[in-house]
Amino acid sequence: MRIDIISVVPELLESPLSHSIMKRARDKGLLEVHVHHLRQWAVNEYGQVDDYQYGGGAGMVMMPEPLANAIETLQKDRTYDEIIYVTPDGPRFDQSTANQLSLKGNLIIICGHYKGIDERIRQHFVTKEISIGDYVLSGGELAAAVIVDAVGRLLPGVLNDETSALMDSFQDNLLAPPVYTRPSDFRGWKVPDILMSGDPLKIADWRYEQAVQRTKDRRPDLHSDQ
Ligand code: 6GU
Repeated sequence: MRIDIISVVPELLESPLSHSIMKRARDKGLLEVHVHHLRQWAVNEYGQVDDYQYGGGAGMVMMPEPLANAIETLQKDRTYDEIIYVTPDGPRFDQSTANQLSLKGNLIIICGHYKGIDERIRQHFVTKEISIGDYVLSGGELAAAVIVDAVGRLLPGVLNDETSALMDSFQDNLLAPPVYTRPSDFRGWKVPDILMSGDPLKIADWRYEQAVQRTKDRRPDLHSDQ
C-alpha cells in the first residue's frame, strides 16, 4: 500500500510513522508513506497556501490552487483509490473503516489547517472525509498519523503472531479480554487460575466470556447479543 500525505507541517508526521510497527511495515516494503510539503505548490514566492475567507470572519482558509496542483501532480504518476480529507466535520473513524482502507492500493490524505480547506476541493477532488473523534485538533497531521497507523498494521505481513490483529479490541465489535504476564503472584494479586491451567479450549472460552462482559460493562453501545 502507498499513502501520499499532503501537509503544511510534514515534521509532525515523521516521528509517529517511523517507529515500532510502522517502521517495520515500511522497512519490509509493505507500506510506503510519502509526505509532501504543500508549500511546493504555493501560489507565490512567499509560500502562500492560505487566504482570508470570503464573507469575512476570523481564520484563514487553505486555497484551492495549491491543493489541486498537489493532487494533480501526484495523479500523474498513479491512480488513487481514495482522496481522503481529515477533518473534524467528517464521519467518525473506526475499526471497520480501517479494515476497509487496508484493502486499498494507493491513498492520498490531505491534512487541513486553520479554518480548513476551500469547499471546492472537497466537492471536486476529495472522495472520503474522516474525523478521528469529536474534538478539535490544531491540524490534520496527528489524525492522519492515527489513520495510517490503524490501517498500516492491518496490511498482510506487518503483524506477526505476537502482535496479531485478530484479538484486538473492536474486531468483532468486542473489547479485548484482560491480559497478564509474569510473575503469577504480584504483591499477592494472582493471575486467574484458568490462564495457568494449560487447557487451550477453556482459556479461549474464558477469554471470550471476559471480552463479552467487558464490552457489556464498558461499551454497551458496541454490544450485541448475536
Ligand atoms: Cl481529522 N482534524 C482536526 N483538525 N481535528 C480533528 C480531526 C481531524 N478529527 C478530530 N478532530
